[in-house]
Amino acid sequence: MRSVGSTLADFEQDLISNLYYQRGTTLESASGSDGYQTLALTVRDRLVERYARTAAAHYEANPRFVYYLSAEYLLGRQLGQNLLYTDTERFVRPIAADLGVTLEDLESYDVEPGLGNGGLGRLAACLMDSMATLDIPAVGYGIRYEFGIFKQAFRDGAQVERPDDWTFYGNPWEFPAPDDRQVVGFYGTTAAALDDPTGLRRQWTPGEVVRGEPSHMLVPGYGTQTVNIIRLWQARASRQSFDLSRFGAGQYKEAVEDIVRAENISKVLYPDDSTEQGRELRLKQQYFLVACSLRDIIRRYRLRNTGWDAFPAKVVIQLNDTHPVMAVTELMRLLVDEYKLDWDLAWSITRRTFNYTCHTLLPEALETWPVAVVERLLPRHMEIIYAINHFFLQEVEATYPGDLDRLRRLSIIQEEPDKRVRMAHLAVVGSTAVNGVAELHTRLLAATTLRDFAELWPQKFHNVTNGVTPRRFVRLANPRLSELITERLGDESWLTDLDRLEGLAGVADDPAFLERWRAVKRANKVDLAAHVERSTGVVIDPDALCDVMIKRFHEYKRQHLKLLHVIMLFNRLREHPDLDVVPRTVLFGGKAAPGYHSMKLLLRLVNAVAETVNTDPVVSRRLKVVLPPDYNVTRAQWIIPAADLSEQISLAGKEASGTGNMKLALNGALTIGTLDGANIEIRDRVGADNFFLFGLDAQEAADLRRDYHPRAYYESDPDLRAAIDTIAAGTFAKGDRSLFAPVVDSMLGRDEYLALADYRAYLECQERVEHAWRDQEAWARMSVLNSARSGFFSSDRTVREYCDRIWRVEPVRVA
Ligand code: H2P
Repeated sequence: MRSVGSTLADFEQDLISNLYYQRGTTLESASGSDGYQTLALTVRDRLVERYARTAAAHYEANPRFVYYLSAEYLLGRQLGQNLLYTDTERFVRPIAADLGVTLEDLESYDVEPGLGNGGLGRLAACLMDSMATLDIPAVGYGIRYEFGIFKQAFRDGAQVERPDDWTFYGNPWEFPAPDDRQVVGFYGTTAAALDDPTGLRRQWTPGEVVRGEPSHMLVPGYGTQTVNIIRLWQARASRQSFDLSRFGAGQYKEAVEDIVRAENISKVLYPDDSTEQGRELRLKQQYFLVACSLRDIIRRYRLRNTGWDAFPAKVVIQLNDTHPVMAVTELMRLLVDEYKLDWDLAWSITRRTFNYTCHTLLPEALETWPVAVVERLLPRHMEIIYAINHFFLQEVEATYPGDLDRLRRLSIIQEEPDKRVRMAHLAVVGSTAVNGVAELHTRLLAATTLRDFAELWPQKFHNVTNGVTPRRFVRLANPRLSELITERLGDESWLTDLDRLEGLAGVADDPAFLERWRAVKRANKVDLAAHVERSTGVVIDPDALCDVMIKRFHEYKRQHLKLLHVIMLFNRLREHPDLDVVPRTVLFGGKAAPGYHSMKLLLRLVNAVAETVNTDPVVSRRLKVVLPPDYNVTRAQWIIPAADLSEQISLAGKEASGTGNMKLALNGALTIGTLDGANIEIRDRVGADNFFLFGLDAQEAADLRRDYHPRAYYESDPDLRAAIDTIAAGTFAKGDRSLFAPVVDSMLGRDEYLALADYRAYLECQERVEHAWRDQEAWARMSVLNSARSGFFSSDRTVREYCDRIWRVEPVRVA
C-alpha cells in the first residue's frame, strides 16, 4: 500500500490524482464543489492512514473500549478541523491562492452534519474529540438521520422549518461499511423457550425486520495519531421488500410501501411526537440504534475474546441520556434468549457494562413510554422490563420492608395516571454509575429528581462536569485569539493542556497586552458584523457591547427575561433620546422545537422587537437587536469569538450545566448569570469580581415557586409593567394586541420559571455591566482573566474524569 506523503509536493500530487480519479474531472473544468470534494478526499486520505494504524494498535492491545451511545451528534463542519488535525492547512493556502480561490470559498461547501439538537449533541461531539486526543479506545454510535435538525428560516418573523438535506451533495467524510450491516426486528410475538424451566428465557418472533446499514465518520485526535470513529446507522428495508408483482400491476405506491416504512426509521431527527405514530417512530429509532450498536459491539468483542465473563472488562457502554436506554433490555435479551446465559449472570454482566449520564432536572424531560406502545413494538422487551422490575423491587422491599410508597416511586413502571415505562429508572437500575453534568446538577439530581435512587445506592452517583473542546471552540473559531495566546505562552501546548491558560493571568495588568486583546475582539466583531449583515441585513456597530444569548429556545432558559430587558432599554431611549446608555447589540440565536408553540411565538416576538428597535431612528443609534436565522455549530463559531457578554440566565436549578457558557468564557466574554448549572463553577474559577451574578438561587427559587404571584411583581415595578404593557399594546405587532397576548398571559398568569421575580435583579445587574463597560481597560482585564481561568472547562478534563472514575480505561498509543 502506498502511504500518503507529508510534503507540500505530495499533497499537491494527491490533490491532482483525487481530482482525476475520484471526481473524474480536470483542473480546467472543475467546479467549486469539485474543488471542495477533492480537498476533502485528500485530507481524508491522511486520516484514513491514521485510522488504519489506530485499528491495528487497538487489535493488538485488545483494550477495554468505551462505547458511547447517543441519539445525537452535533459535529460541526469537518474541513477546518481536519486540516488542523492533519497539519495541512499550510499546504492548502498557497495552492488555493495559485488557483485563485480562498480556503474560505472552499469551506463554504462544507455542510455541517446537524445530527442533534443542542448542548447534548454537541457535548457528545466534544467528548469524542477529547477521547481521540487522549488516545482512549472508543467508538461512538448514532443514527445517520437522512434529515438532521431542521433549517430555520423566518417568514414574517415566524420560524419556518425546512428539511436539512445535509448529504445532498454527498458527504466526503464518511465511509460506508456494508459488511457490518445488522438486522433488527420489531413487533411480533413471544413464546416460552422449551429448554428453559425458569420461564425467564423466551423466544421472540418479530413481525417486521429492517436492516441497519452502518457508515462511519472519522474522529481524529489532536496532536496524536489516534483516529476513532462514530458509527452511524441508516435503516434500509430487508432485501425482499420490493414488491415486483405489485409494481408490475401498476401499484407503484404499494410496491414500495415496505421500503418506505423501513427507511422512515432513520429519516429525521426527532420526528414530531404529537401523534401516536410519531411517538412510536421515536421509540423505533431508539431501539434501532441500540439493537444495531449492541450487535456491533458484540461482534467486535468476539474478534479478540471468547466467553462472556470478560465482557464487562472489555466493554463499557455510556448511555447518553435516556434515548439509548432500551440497550439495557436488549443486552439482556441477547444474553438470555440468544446466547442462553442464565438470567442472573446476564444481569450481572449487563449492570457492570452500562453507565448512564443524565442531562436534565426537568422531570418532564425524562422520557417515559406508554406500556401499550412498548408492548406492541417490542413485546419481548416489555417482558424483560417487567422481570427486571420484579427482581429490582424485591431488592427494594428487602431494604425497606413494607414501604409501599417507596416501591411505587422507585418502580420502573409508572402506574398513574397511565402505565408507562420510566426510562431513567431503567437506566439507573441497569447501570454501574450514574452521573450528572455539573456539581449543582448532580447534587439536585440526588436530592430531587432521582432522590430515592440516591438514597438506595449513594455510591452509584457521580459528578462529571461538562467541558468543551478548545480545538474547535478556541483554535478554529478564534484564530486571532489563539495566535495571541500562543505568542504569550510560548507554544501551542495549551491546546491539549488548557490549564496552561493560567499563564495569561500574569499579563492581565499589562496595558500593551490588554490593547492587543481588545484589538482581537474588535476584529472578531467586525467579522461578525459582516455575517450578521449578510444574514439579516442589519448593520451593527463593532464598537457596541456585543451581548449574546445563544441556545435552544426553551422557557426555562428564559429568553423572555432578556427580551424584557431589551424592551425596557427601548422604552427608556424613546422617552429620553439623549440618555447616556452604553451602545449595545443584542444577539439571539437558537431554534424552537417545531411543536413548541409558545417558544415559536417568542421567537416571533424577538424578531418583531428587532424590527421595531432597528428601524427606530433614535433608538437604533444605541441599540440593535438581531436574530440571525438557523443557529448551528458553524454560526456559533462565528458568534462566540465576538461576544463581550454571555447571557446565562436560566432559572437556578433548571439548567443542568450549559456548555455555551464555557465556550464564551474561554473566548473572553464576561458572564451575566444566575447560580445555575456550571455557571457556579465558572464563577468560582474566574472570580466573583469577573462575573455578573444576579437572581434567586436554586433553593430560593424552589421556595418561591410554592406560593408565587407574578402579577405582584408586575404591579410593583414600573419598568417591568411598562415593558409588558408595551408588548400588550401591540407596539411590536403594528397595533395588533392579540398576536403576542399569549406571551403576556403566560408571564402574568403562571410565569413558570419566575422571570418576573428575577427581573429587577437582572436589570440592576445589567446596570453594573454598563458601568463596567465604560472602563474599557478594566473590562479587558476581566476578559483576560475569564479566559485564563477557564482551563478547567476543557472536555479533555471531562474525559479524564470519566476515565478515572467511571470507565476505568487506559489510553492506547498509536505508533
Ligand atoms: C442539555 C442540558 C444542558 C447540558 C447539555 C449537555 C440537555 O443541553 O440542558 O444544561 O449542558 O445537555 O450535558 P441543551 O439544553 O443545550 O439541549
